[in-house]
Amino acid sequence: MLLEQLKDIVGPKGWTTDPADLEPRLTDWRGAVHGKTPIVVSPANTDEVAAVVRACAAASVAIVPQGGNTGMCAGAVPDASGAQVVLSLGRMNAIRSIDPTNYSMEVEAGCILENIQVAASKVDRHFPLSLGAEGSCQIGGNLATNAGGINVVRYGTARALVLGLEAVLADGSVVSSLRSLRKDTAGYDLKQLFIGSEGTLGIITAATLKLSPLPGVINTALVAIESAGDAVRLLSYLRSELADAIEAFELVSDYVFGLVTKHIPDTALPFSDASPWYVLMDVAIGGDEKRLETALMNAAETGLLVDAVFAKNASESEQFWRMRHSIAEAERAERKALKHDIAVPISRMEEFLRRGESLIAELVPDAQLVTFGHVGDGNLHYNVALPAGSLDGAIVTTAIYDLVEELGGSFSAEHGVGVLKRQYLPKYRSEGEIALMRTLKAALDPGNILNPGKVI
Ligand code: FAD
Ligand code: 2HG
Ligand code: ZN
Repeated sequence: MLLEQLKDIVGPKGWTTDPADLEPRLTDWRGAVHGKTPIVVSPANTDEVAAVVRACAAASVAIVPQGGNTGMCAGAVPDASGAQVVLSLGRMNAIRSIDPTNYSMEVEAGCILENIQVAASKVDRHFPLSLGAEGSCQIGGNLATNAGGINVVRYGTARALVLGLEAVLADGSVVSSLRSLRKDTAGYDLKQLFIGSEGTLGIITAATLKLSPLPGVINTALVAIESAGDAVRLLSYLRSELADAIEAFELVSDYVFGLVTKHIPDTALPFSDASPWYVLMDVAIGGDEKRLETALMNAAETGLLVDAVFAKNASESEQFWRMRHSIAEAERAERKALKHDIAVPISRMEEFLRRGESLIAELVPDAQLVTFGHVGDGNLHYNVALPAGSLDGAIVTTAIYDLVEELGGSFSAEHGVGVLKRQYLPKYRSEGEIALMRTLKAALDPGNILNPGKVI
């Protein structure tokens, strides 16, 4: 009965029950969770999303919103019950309008991130959100997870890039705050409720995004360094020299780049000697091409770096960034690691890495650390590949999260909570915070039909 209703709402192009079509939507990108669903519906517009939600609410059937399904916490896949309806936003992929004078653009939730970047650049504007999955993740998913990526150091996370939002609530009503204002203090900032809520409070159907001026000439440098602490000190020095010009500043261990060169075709490090760590950076240097070079030479004199290679042109820069963006894929090809996307205050990152290494060495001497991340945000991917038959992964994960907590950090800095980190939320958030999260969830979704079993 419900399935027939849903089919009627979205029309023949808007649903599938074919097992071959369902299959890729039932497993998360990491292959960690596999679920079941009776149907995937793909509404063509906000009214259809609202009607689908109303029908599901009336039948007390849960809905799992799904974007590009590139999430790292399995938040977009249904559970194993076979009862949850998957709602894909993929057909809602229109760029509704661009206003270059207002530096804003209105897009539907199913727009692929890369298409948004390209559309902005065609009118000489910049949408700075950038991550390895940008060719397939959708802006709705980016907002639902408050995605980070490589340019947070300059532009902030997805949360900072939104001026307005449209969402469908659990009762099928539509809340539209698609304003394109930089200043607006009229009541609560409702859009922020939905950003980072991973589909548990509402279904994002459209957004007004904030654009920036194009950053102009970008210098890309790949720098070899001796220690991760040097990366923190180098960033601090470069910030004092170059202020806001640093667009991206990514740390990668030698082991991790080794995985990339092993698994990703046509990749190689441009250094003759290996170093324990590397930093890949983008700096918007305006007309002064020597600025970064001079700053790095000064840094080298104080021992902060061992070697540096500058991309000679855009294609070389792309090659370097391709290596960075391929890390997750290379890691997956090697073997499944425990993922920890933690954050600590940047000033404590060195201590975290030192203590983390001893901790893991003590717990699982044969474990392999897979460390890389967004130094400027204090956000590290501190992944751990365990040898077969070693400790229960949860013991290792808890030990790392406890250390993170002690250092004033977050156990979940970038990818969200989804299913995979849900058990840890009550431990690392206070009772008051959890209670308020539950109050919000109950108020917005009293029937618990929006992505139940995720986050909270
Ligand atoms: P999905 O995976 O489909 O969904 C993610 C969550 O959002 C789910 O809970 C889902 O229910 C919910 N959701 C999706 N669409 C909507 C909607 N319209 N309304 C309400 N809820 C919705 N993440 C980073 O933050 N930084 C990175 O640097 C980064 N790099 C990555 C690199 C690779 C190679 C891969 C595979 C992933 C990477 N990720 C990164 C993780 C992932 O790409 C992001 O979390 C992304 O924002 C998810 O977008 P998606 O469209 O794939 O969302
Ligand atoms: C990245 O920064 C992503 O590349 C993925 O956030 C991190 O695979 C990971 O652990
Ligand atoms: Zn990341």
